[in-house]
Amino acid sequence: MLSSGASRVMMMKVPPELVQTLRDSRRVLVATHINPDGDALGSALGLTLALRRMGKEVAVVDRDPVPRIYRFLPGAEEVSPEIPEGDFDVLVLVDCGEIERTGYETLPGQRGLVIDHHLTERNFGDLRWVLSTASSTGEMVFNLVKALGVPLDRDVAVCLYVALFTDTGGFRYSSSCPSAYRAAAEMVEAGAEPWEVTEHVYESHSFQRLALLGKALDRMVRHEHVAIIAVTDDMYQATGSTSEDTENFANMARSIEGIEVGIFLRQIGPNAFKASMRSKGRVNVAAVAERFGGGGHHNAAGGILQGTLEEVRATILKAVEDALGNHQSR
Ligand SMILES: [Mn+2]
Repeated sequence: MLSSGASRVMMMKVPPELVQTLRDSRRVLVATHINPDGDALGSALGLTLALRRMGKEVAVVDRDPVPRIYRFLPGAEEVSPEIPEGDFDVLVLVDCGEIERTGYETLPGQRGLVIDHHLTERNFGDLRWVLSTASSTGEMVFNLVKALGVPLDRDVAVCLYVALFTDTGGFRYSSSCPSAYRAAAEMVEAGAEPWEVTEHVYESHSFQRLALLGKALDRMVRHEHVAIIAVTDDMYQATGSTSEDTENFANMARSIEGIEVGIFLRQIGPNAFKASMRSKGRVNVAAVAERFGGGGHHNAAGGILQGTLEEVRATILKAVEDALGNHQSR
């Protein structure tokens, strides 16, 4: 999350019922959202490993495979799309607050717990711990692990460090609050190696990714304060790349001087594009995304648009320029 931290109060008090419910449980299912990112996987695996140190039987599921750059995470090989047989005392959703986001229709568990920093409309769960001001779900799980009395070992520390590190954009976003650095300090003390994590996460791109980026940048479009990068099916084919190679392309569009909103359009069908928008702060791109049925945060949001690339580009540009105009006229 990249939102403004002006009113952030970081008193991260872990709900005692959450701690007690996990202590009392025997069999736990941990799940997170589709297209899992570093925070989703790091939080899910960090919690899984910590609960196992307490003697719990824990399974971790995700409908989508673990992206290549996160396969070094301790326990990553255990993340499976298959829901294990039998019942679970507790189902814990991490980094998402509703079953729909997991991609499953239903997941087993006598009690449903949520640990998340996204605000959602649907209120799944018997016990929800949702802190929209938290830097990451990883920082929340870090505090939970401490409250559970589990000593932070190297494997848990690496998982939670990846969660915190990736969700703060490598400690660049304003969500990098003092408590995030304090938590990171303890993780590094426990054995998380910053460069090892950086190398896996940010310095291990495929060759195809850069070839694809080259093609996309070649056709980048700029309209005053908006830059648009697009990837089409023929670009994937020409470079042998996949959608997994497009991570952070939207941030690159935003990274240009004078650009307020960077947009990345990724073709997902003959006449359909997934749009990712990144704002430097003046424009609330979550509100823009809502205009075409999407959503997200103030500075990072997206959704799906139907049409040719030219049509989609015109639609989203108009929506962002309206938002920029609204801002300027205020
Ligand atoms: Mn997150």
